[in-house]
Amino acid sequence: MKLSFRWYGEDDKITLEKIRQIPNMHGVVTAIYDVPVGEVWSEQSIDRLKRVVEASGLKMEVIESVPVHEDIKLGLPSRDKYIEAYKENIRRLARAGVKCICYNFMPVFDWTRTDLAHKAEDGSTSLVYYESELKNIDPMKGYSLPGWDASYKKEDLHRLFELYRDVDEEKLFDNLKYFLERIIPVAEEFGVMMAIHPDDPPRNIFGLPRIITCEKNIDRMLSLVDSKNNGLTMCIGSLGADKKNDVVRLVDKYSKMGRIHFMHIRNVKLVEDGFEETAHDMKCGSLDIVGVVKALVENGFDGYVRPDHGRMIWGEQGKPGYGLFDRALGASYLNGVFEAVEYLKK
Ligand SMILES: [Mn+2]
Repeated sequence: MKLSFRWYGEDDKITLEKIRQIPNMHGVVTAIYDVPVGEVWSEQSIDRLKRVVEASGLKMEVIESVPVHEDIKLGLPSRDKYIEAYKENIRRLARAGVKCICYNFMPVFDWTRTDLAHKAEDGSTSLVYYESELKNIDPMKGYSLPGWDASYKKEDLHRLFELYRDVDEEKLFDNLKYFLERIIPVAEEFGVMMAIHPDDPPRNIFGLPRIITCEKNIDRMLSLVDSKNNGLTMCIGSLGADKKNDVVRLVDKYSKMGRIHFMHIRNVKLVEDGFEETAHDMKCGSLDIVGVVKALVENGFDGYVRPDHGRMIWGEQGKPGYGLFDRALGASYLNGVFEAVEYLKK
């Protein structure tokens, strides 16, 4: 496995020098953040980013994310021009040495939580999701959850919710198929692995459809275009938030098929009303982290792995889920689990 770490570019206060000192670190997972969704990234900014990353001794082989424009998810006539731009981004990133692109197909909202700084008994804080708190929230009434994309103005949100009225899960699958049929041939030609991120949490929210939620739907997604380049970011914290998803079995199945290109490994503690993000360590949450790593090692997984959201510990302030300390502990824990499982396999 190739260990990586998410880095938010040159404005990230967690520097490449710090990331580089985490043991066994292969590279960063990053993106161009100052271009509006749907536009082509300039070759200049891609090259600059690559130079900066490589100067620190790290690689830039994974992009998270190249976001998908809402018109593509909605299947509007304007989608074709956004798909053309997406294809061009794949080509440009491939020329800069990128091997894997993570993206998601969640309508309007990306990940959703009800609290970004829930205090645990040990004084650390983390992201949590409680169903009971979500059901009182109506985004149309101007309520915004912490962490939501602030770039949506209230009018845009109204327009989008109107448009999504006609898009159910079937329609969203059709629109994903249309998108994949056009971008996967480019990914094949340029040697890039496309890796869809599961929906987080894996259920419909506010009446908006979500489809990358469970085994049946992932099977369907992979069969829309049957190509190795049409693969997965297997985020076990996202899928594992639904107890019906057996993450060890899913990781085993899809890594055997060669369809996992990128692993997000983190833990969640399932509670009656939702879930709480915890330290990565298996004993801290509900997920069988060792089982997941064992499946990857047994199937000869050679893709990218990164720790995912961390808690805020030791007084660190920063982007919720993306501090240095707990993610570095997560990376170190994952190194240990991989090392032990690989050692015992010999
Ligand atoms: Mn993830």
